[in-house]
Amino acid sequence: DRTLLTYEQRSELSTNTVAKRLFHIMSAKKSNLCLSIDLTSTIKILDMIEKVGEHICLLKTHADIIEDFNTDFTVSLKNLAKKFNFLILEDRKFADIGNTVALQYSKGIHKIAEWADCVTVHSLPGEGILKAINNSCDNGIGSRGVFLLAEMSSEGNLITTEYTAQTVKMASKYPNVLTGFVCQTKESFNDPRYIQLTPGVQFECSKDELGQVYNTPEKVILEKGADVVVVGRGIVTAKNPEAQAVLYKNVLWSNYLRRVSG
Ligand code: S5P
Repeated sequence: DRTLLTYEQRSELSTNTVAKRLFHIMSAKKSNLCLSIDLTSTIKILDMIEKVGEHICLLKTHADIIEDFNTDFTVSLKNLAKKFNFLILEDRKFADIGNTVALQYSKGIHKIAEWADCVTVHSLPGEGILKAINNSCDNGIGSRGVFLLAEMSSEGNLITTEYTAQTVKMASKYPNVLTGFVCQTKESFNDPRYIQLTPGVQFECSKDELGQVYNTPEKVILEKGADVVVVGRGIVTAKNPEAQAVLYKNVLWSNYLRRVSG
């Protein structure tokens, strides 16, 4: 059972550099909290990171919602990642043929490959999408990672258990580029090298108006097998985001300790 191993033990097994680094950061900072920073201005994003950067292991961005996106911003982002010791996940959810994804990954305004340690990718188009990112890494951008979408949190999504199983099978051919899976259940995969990233988490409130479904920190860590937990609006829209981030960090970490102590 991968969920009974510690993050340190799992970092020893990692075949993807980003997964290894993330496991190390989690142990060092005693944090398995990923902040989903779904804000639309660069100033607001950088301000928020100054407040909560110390408490997170991973920062999840949506570059395409930022109205004033620019390269100075990505430089600041990388500096903050260094200062506070967290990694950056661009939640681009690529879902096209490999050739198009290779371009979307490295070109355009966002040049994601230059500043994001890892990206999210849908398995729907087939393994060409993993090959594309893998090739980009081999061709000079260095060690990067992929979180493959194996399940989603939203109501009525079309992913079946068969789709999840095939996704995990497809990924097994790319151990060097695979950081983990975005999923909701412990049963979706077994391999301890990979990180389970689970969104849809808040202390209160079980849904939003657009189909998002929330679970509690305790439930996602203890029952659902989450390794890194994504919290967005639960922190970002709080009156005091820093205090709220500390609360989430502590609850998530104590549930992880409960889990690995059996
Ligand atoms: O299944 C998913 C996968 C992802 S990556 N469900 C999700 O909600 N997400 C992302 O997690 C979503 O795009 C958003 O950025 C974040 C959840 O934000 P929250 O405000 O609902 O916590």
